[in-house]
Amino acid sequence: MVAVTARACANIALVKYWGKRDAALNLPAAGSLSLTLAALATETTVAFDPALSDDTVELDGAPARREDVARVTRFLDLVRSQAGVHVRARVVTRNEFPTASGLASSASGFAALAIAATRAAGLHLAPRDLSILARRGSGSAARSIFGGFVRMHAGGTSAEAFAEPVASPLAERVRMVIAIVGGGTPKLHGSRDAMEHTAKTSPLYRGWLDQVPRDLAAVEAALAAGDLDALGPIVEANALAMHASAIAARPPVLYWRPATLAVLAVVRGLRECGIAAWPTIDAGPHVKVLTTAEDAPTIAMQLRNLDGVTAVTISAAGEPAYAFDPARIVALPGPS
Ligand code: 2P0
Repeated sequence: MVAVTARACANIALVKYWGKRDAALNLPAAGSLSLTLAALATETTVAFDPALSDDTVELDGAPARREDVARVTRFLDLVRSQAGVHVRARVVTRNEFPTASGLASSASGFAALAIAATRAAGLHLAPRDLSILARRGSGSAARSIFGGFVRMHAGGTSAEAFAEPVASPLAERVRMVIAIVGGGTPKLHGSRDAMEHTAKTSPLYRGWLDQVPRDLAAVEAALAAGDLDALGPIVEANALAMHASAIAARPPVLYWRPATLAVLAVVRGLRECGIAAWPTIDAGPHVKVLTTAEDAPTIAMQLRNLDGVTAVTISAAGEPAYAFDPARIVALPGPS
């Protein structure tokens, strides 16, 4: 049986996805817009094998948890039904992340899985169809099929809820400084349940949904103009608005730790000193700081010294996801 390996990068949303309008098809309640991150990659190999009685999943060198295997099987069932394949698969996946957890591994994970599984099953899907398929695994994975800046459409139907790249003169210049807070321990609230709970119980959720289209339009305009000073404040405000809606849920969903707030304060101080720096926060305590290639080392140096910040990584924009043959990669001869 043919084994196919694919590589995908995680992404950070500049305008967040927070809430669904259809859980079964995993349709988002609103659009979103992200930056794919070169520093956070996942490689996944898939082989369909008639000798297997169940799908097997190895994650970072160890058997995956039962619930993760079940989620992969549900996803592979979609691929099997599209391809007319009836055999089980062996899935081996590895995250090249700076720390163990708390970063967006479901985005890169399901993007890499969508490509490796479809190719291994004999399907050659166009990027848009891969994005629609990856969305079924995880909403943010639809965006990780593409590189650079990426917009996700809420769409009317499932076939319209896909991501696509957004060209911008900022793609080369921007960096994300990723500050890991709390050593990458597992997050308190899974984002899937937390967004559903927020949508159901937060009095601020309606306001969040009303704001997203305005933020998307402003971010698209800033990207088209290559205007980082216009982009940054919207990115910060959008992340804080998402968290405000979650914090107002009953009971509350609060991802922040003391070090999260310490990073926000340092970033604000740096900005007052003329450094380009705007923070964003996903469903966890970590902070990612939007900046430029020139200012990223200064920000990283400041954040490394903070209590509770356990690792800092600088990432450039990442490439689109792709499949490759690991056997064909040959080491170049080193200096003799
Ligand atoms: C985002 N997040 O736009 C937002 C911001 C977290 C905070 O997408 O249920 O793991 O698998 O579709 O993609 C995390 O949500 O959710 C996420 P599912 P996903 O990046």
